[in-house]
Amino acid sequence: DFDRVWWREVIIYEIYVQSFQDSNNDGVGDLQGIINRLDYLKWLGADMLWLTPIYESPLEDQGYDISNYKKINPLFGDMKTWKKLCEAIHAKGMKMMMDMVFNHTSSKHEWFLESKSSKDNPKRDWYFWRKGKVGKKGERLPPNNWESLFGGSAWTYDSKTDEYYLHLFASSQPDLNWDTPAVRHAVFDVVKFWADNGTDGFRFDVINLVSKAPGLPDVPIKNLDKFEQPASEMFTNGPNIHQYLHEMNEKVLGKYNSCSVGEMPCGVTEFEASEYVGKDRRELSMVFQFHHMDLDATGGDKWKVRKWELGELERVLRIWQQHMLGNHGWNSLYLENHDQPRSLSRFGTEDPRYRAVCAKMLATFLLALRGTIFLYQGQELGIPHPDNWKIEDYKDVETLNEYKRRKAENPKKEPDMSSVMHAIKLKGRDNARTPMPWDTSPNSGFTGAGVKPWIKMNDKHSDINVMTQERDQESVLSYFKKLIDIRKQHPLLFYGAFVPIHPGHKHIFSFLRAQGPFRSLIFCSFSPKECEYVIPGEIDIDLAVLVAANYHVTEPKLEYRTVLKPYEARIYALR
Ligand code: TEU
Repeated sequence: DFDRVWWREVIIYEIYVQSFQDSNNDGVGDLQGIINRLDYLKWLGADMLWLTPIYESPLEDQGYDISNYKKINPLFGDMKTWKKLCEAIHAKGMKMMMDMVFNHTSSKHEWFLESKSSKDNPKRDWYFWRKGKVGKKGERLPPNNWESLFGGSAWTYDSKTDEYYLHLFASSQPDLNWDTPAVRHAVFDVVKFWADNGTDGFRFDVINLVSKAPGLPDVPIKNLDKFEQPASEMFTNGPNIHQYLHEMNEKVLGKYNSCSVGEMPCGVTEFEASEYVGKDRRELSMVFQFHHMDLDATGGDKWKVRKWELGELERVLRIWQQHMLGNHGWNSLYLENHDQPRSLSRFGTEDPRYRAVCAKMLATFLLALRGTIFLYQGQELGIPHPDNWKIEDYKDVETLNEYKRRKAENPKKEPDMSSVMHAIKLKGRDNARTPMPWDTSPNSGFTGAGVKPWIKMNDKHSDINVMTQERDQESVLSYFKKLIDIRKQHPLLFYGAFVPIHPGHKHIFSFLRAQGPFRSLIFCSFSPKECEYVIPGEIDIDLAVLVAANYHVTEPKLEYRTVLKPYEARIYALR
């Protein structure tokens, strides 16, 4: 029931540019570095490369704070090198996806500097400026009680005009006011610029947050201990969001054979997602939903880590697999990105006995689902989190804000920071931002020996690098490459329906993919112990042929009862 569309059949590989490949020995990855590694990406089977933001930026949020949308940050290269990269990607039959951050700019952007300069500046209403309130004791308070997604108030006071500006993220990331038509015009012009230069796809950062509740009212108080309150309902899927995205599609996106994916945190549901990507909506192609990423957070607080069960993960994916079809849209599939912990450490195990099989199991599970696959650099190597980092080793503004907040909670005595450090080790974004390990040389081939990388390496595992794994037929990398190839040879894995088997099972995630007379059976054990898997009798396994497995399968024939080894995964073609 699907129209064949190119972007539904691609493997999209996310490159975190500053940590991918340094070509000029300054310790920071760059565009020339990507050019140097294109053969590898092609070999692996990547069809489209998503580059995290490379524009001019003070890098206070690693490039998600842009100060000029049409200039490349000299740390990463220049426009000439970008064009060379874009041409080289196309010459290899691959496509280019650029990251567009339009909920906010950097506070160093020309637009904001103008907006800030006076109350009657023509760009004043390009951002949200409001008078503060006066508290009971005469103290100055922000215009409302919204909490920033990076902690603290979402407002920062500016003495020049005695007003506050809104920032849903860091104070160096003031929110653009999309209700001002000139802002939308400027934003669409940026998209057009990159599309005209050859970009084939766009990722829109936190795009479901750009329409705010009219009047910016206080959010009902949920937490009596503090002034600022979680306020996502005041800016998630706001009243004009669909009008704005439809407008972007009419004016720009729809004119190109491009694809788009909207990043949508704050709990966008499958029904809301359909409103963004439904067949006749003409807004976006895909949504990044967060339900599976939120499973290990307590009450939406990522730092309050909670234990989850496989049944919960299965339920989330089942709902999205079954909802996003036909007119309702199409899934994006991911287990990792530059904001998330490594999937091995989060959904699997760091136990060295099972690290490789477990990474392969997670690969099987992801690559057998229906949707467009997004891989994140290093995922194909099965990288676990770095160990024993001190707070000084972390660079991420979100992590550092949380650390400071917890430290300030109890200013009188030296606070015990061990629980914060534990949460950071499990959930901090830098866990996935360490430099890509290419080989066994010092600094793993990411940058020259003797150069200090911008962020610490995660290089204590001698077998976790591209060179070693490329040569090893049994490696996680070789398995990923093989599975990507299998997916491309079996259109069933693109479009076939998802049929759950044993929904809610404690240890095994299993399902069928079905299209016309064709069926595949997939089962993945998330257990560190052996466990029994029983195939329901109504599934005909008589002609089952093994397609992929993360262990050597010795049984000549698939039986209805099988004992699975720890983290075992297999794919069978049933007919
Ligand atoms: O992320 C938005 C977002 O939802 C994250 O901030 C998420 O809540 C957090 O990372 C969970 O730890 C996007 C970008 O991907 C991220 O890198 C930026 O920091 C953020 O927007 C602001 O632009």
